[in-house]
Amino acid sequence: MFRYSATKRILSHLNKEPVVSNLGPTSDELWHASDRDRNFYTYGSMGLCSSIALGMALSCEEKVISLDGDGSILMNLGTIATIGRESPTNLIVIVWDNEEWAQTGHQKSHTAYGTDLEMVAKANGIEKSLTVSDEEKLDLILGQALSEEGPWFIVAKIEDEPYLPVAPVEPEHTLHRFRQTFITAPDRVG
Ligand SMILES: Cc1ncc(C[n+]2csc(CCOP(=O)(O)OP(=O)(O)O)c2C)c(N)n1
Ligand SMILES: [Mg+2]
Repeated sequence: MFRYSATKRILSHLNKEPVVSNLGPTSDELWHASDRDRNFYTYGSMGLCSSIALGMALSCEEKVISLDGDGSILMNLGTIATIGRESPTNLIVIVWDNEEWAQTGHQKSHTAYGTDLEMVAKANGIEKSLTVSDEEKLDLILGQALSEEGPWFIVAKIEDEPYLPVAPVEPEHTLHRFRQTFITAPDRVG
């Protein structure tokens, strides 16, 4: 499976749901697929994509989608434990797993040596954890994840493909733009 094509497929399922994206090419590809007000690009914040999405999910009633990366979530595995403990029913984590820290030189990550992120998530209480290797299966599971309670943890195995141009994102602008669209559920404040 290729991430850019799969990203476009994911967006075709969405209406206005917030999407938080991992730094680098994952955010670039999300921007190229569709630069939405409700995209939250985490350029510069390695390891924090799913933590930010978790915070959002706990503050609103919409489905929140995290597009994370294997290398980044490996740097902050604690976020999986916290997602398991808090168990927000509206959170969908998709980990693009290319088994490498691709953008810094294709160094092999732990998932190339046997670390199974699906099992890590299950061991932390996220029952709806699974691994998919093709776009059709991802499509099917995402449809289910958007209509059924989560949290969901979907490891999506991907292959390398040429990078798209870096997206012309100005983080302060996209943060402000995103905030203007974000309505915190009244009973979740405080
Ligand atoms: C705290 C910190 N350490 C290291 C880096 C350098 N860095 C940026 S992206 C990246 C790899 C991210 O890997 P992954 O999440 O798997 O995404 P991929 O590159 O495979 O798309 C690294 C090591 C950084 N930006 N911040
Ligand atoms: Mg990676």
